[in-house]
Parts: sequence; C-alpha cells; structure tokens
Amino acid sequence: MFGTERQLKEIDPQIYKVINQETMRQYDGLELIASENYVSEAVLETCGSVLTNKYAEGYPGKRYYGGCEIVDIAENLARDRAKQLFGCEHVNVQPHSGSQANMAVYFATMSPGDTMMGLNLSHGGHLTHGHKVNFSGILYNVVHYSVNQETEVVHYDEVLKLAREVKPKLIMTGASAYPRTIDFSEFKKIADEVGAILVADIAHIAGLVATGLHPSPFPHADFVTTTTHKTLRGPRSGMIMCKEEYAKALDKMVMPGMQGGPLMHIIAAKAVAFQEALQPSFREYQEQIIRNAQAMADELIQSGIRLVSNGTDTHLVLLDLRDTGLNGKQVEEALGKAKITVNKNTIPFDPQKPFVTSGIRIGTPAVTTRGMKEPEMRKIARWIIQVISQYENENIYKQVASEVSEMCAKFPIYSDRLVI
Ligand code: DSN
Repeated sequence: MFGTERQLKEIDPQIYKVINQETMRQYDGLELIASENYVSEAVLETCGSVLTNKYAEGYPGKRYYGGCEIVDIAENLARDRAKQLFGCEHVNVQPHSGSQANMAVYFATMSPGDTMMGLNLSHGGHLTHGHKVNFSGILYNVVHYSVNQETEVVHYDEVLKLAREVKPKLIMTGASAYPRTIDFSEFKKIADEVGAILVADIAHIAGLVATGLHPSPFPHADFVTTTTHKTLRGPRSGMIMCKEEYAKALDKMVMPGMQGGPLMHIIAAKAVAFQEALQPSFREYQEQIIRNAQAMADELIQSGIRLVSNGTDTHLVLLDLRDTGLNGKQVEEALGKAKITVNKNTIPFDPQKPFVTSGIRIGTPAVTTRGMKEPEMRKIARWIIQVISQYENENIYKQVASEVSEMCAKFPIYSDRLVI
C-alpha cells in the first residue's frame, strides 16, 4: 500500500480538527439558513465512499472509460428514482451544482445576446437568473421581472405585460428568497403567449414539490432545475429534468458541453436521498417544515416584526428589519453570537446594499430534520426578538446561546460523530 492506509487524524490533523469543530457547530447551534439541511448518515456514508475514485465520462451504458458497469447501476438508480419522485420524462443527475444546472439549460436553449427573463435577485431571485455580475447577466440580454411593491408577490399580469414587450426566448421562474407559492401554470400561459421556453428552478422547494406540498412545475415547464441539498436533503449537488424532446440536447450540453467526469459518489448519494424522499415519512417531514415556518412567522408577526408578503406558504420567512433600526448584517452577526445561524438577505426594493441588506432570511428545513416542532419554533422566534430588541447586549447573546445549547442537546444530530 502506498500511503492509503493511514487515517485523517494522523495525516492531516488540521483538517481533522476542522471537521470535528464543524460537527460540533452543527450540533450545538440552530441552523436556520433556508438553503441548508442535515443529510442522513446513509447519504454521508455514500458521499465518503470509494465511488469518488471512478471516472465515468458519458452516461450509463455509453461511457468513455472502462470499469463503469457498477457505477452505471448507481446512476440508473438515481435517474429512475428522480423520475418517480418528480414524475418527469427525462432527468440528468450529473450537474455538480444548481448554477451548473441552470447554465446547461441556458447553453442548450439560447445563444449569447438572446433575451431572457428572471426574477430580480433582490426580489427573491438567484444570481443565475440573470444578475449582471453572473455569467447569465453577462451572456444574455436579461430583463428582470419583480414582485409587486404593495403585495410583495409576483403579479402574473405584470409579468405578461413585460413578456409581451421584450419577447424573451426563455423565462426563468423559481427563487431563492420568495416565501410564497409560485403558480407555474400562470407562467406557462405567459410563456406560450410569447413563444418562450419555460424553466423552473425549484432548488429551494424541491422537497415540497416532490411530496405534493407545492404545486409541481410539471407538466408546465420545459426544463426544471434543482439542487439536491436544500429541502430535498440530499448531497450538495444539482439536477435537471426536462421533456423528452429536449433530452438529447441537454445531455450533450452537460457532458461534453460543460462538464467532464461526473462525481459518482455524489450521484450515488443522490440516489440514496431520493430513496429516502420516496418514503411516506419524508412527506410528514415536509409537512412539519411548513408548519414550523408558519409557527415561526406567526410568533414573529405577533412580536411586531414585519415579514415580506406578511407570511409564508413554504419553508422560509423573510424579515423586514427596517422598523427595528438594524440592518441584516448587524442582526446576522448578533444572532451568530447567540448560536443562531441565519443569513442577511435583501428585501424587495431594499434601500441597503447586498452586503448589508434590510432583511434576514430564516428557513426551517434543518431544525425540522432535528425533530423540532412548533413549540421550539416559537421559542426560537422569541430568542430572535430578544437579540434584536437588546442589540449589543453581550449578556443577552450569552444567555440565549446557553439556552440554544440546551435545546440542541435535546434534539441531537450526528452525536456519534462528535469528538469532544
Ligand atoms: N445560495 C443558495 C441560497 O442560499 O439560497 C442559492 O443558491
């Protein structure tokens, strides 16, 4: 053996320490970032498996390397389970991330300079939906649609009006910080009227869609992209689903168009996560995510915090902090000291810059995985209020942090991995 037998602790004590510290941070704090979750031990085991060693450029049964017959089984399982989960005609499970999934769809359907529409980033959209600093905004002529200033939700008649004016080749729907249901059937009507390709990025709501708790983008969208690690609770990665008529062009664009060797350990871990998501308990989990977000929203509203769109239908709430006199950056940092992890987030028509923001985004997928329910959400909301209302009171941060630790110990996660 040429150095493959030694353990991490011995080979790299620094990274060993990082992993242990991060395991403890994830155990001992409240993870409220809406796009994060805790994967199962089964998914972790697969991510850390020897499948990482295999090159498998190409697709099952048609690879550019020998020895792929076993990893082919894993990729076929991932594909079949994804189809069963989402009811799609075709799926490509090779994208390394959500951004690459969106890129592959754009490259397969548009030429540089073509016009596309997507939701404004500061209204809940995503960088890859056409932001000017992202490849999407650099390569394409992007016209953003927005939420309505009064209701803070998308008004489909406003989107239609804009689409008629700019005649996009592609309309991107979906969001990263939008707490309300998206009506994909309305987007389909708009896309059909102007002759545009319809793409739905369901990265945030994939778990809700898979369990029927959010309307499906099928059969409306031509392409559906997603990440697999948010509400879907799989490994960090991406995936694209589409109608059969686009299958060939899409697969060609993912590989060889954009990517080389697929990450077979991650594809296998996606298969495991999809298997978990096909179980009845996964629907119960998704239902609890929504109930938890609603309890959190209710408690925050009762305490006088304004929420964008005044509530939520999904796994996340967006706090408008302007009345508190604080900004998103300040609150993110203060909550961090109290062991409550959130991210600052722009709110629609935000007067602040993206690195400061007037908002905080809070999601319930990760704490729900730990088994927390409505009473815990109300308690967490009250801690958030305490930290905001007594900003710069380090004693309050410490007191909340200690109560957070106590709660976390009652809902353990990865306990067997803790090295104390
Ligand atoms: N960065 C992700 C999020 O936090 O929503 C989206 O890609």
